[in-house]
Amino acid sequence: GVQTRSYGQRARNAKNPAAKTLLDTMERKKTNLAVSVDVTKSEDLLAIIDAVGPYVCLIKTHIDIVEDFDSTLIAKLQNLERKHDFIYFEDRKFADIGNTVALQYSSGVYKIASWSHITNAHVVPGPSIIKGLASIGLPLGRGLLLLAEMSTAGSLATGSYTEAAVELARQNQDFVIGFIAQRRMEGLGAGPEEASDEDFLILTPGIGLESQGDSMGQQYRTPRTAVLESGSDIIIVGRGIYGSDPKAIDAISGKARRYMEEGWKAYVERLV
Ligand code: 5FU
Repeated sequence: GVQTRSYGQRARNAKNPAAKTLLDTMERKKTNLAVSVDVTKSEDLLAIIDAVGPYVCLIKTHIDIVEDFDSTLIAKLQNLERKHDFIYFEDRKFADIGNTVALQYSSGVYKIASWSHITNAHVVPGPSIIKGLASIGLPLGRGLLLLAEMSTAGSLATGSYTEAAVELARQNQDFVIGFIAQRRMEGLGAGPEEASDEDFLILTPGIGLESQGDSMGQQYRTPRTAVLESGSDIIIVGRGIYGSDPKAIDAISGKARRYMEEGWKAYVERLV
């Protein structure tokens, strides 16, 4: 069933530092909104994050799409994190052998582990991908999400593949804090009556109030459907917030506030 414990209660039980910070932030700011800022100029990236910052618990990045990236961008992202009280999720979708993903996570141009509190991985390679990422992330207090499902039409991440992702998470609860999924999967501890102390976050992309999808397979559902009906903990919204004009900063703030209100209303309804 859907998760019926409050974010605050779950924060108190969380053992992973990134999960704990995220849940505490959600409770404190009263938001389950993550904004995915998929723009290619660092100036736009920073301006949008500054505009949506008051309304989010989490900012999701694809740092490798920024055309004018340089290492000073990271310090600027961290200034916004302090100003607005949220954390970062680099949506890297690692998918290689343990040794390679450890290098991709720690090194190269982006040094993801040094600034991103949360990242994610496909489970195609099996348990070794978690071992590789944990070797870098655990000492830094980072958290990992596993891709259990995707929002796209015709996704192959279904059925026994999704179940295998849940099993891998259960075996690595110190580092794996949850899933990218469209719903809270069957059998995940959910209510106060559950004896199990396992707790996984469900983060759901493919959220939009206006559009049904795009021309490349993306499919949208509403915050209410995701949080109330499907038991998602965090809604991830991208173009629904900045899509019509990435320069229209006031409109972007207004939309972020609206998604925050929709997401929180659905969560409050779920609690009772
Ligand atoms: F894992 C997934 C998924 O299943 N669907 C997604 O859409 C990730 N995403 C990401 O969420 C995708 O890479 C985008 O960064 C974001 C959705 O953006 P949108 O503009 O709200 O469609």
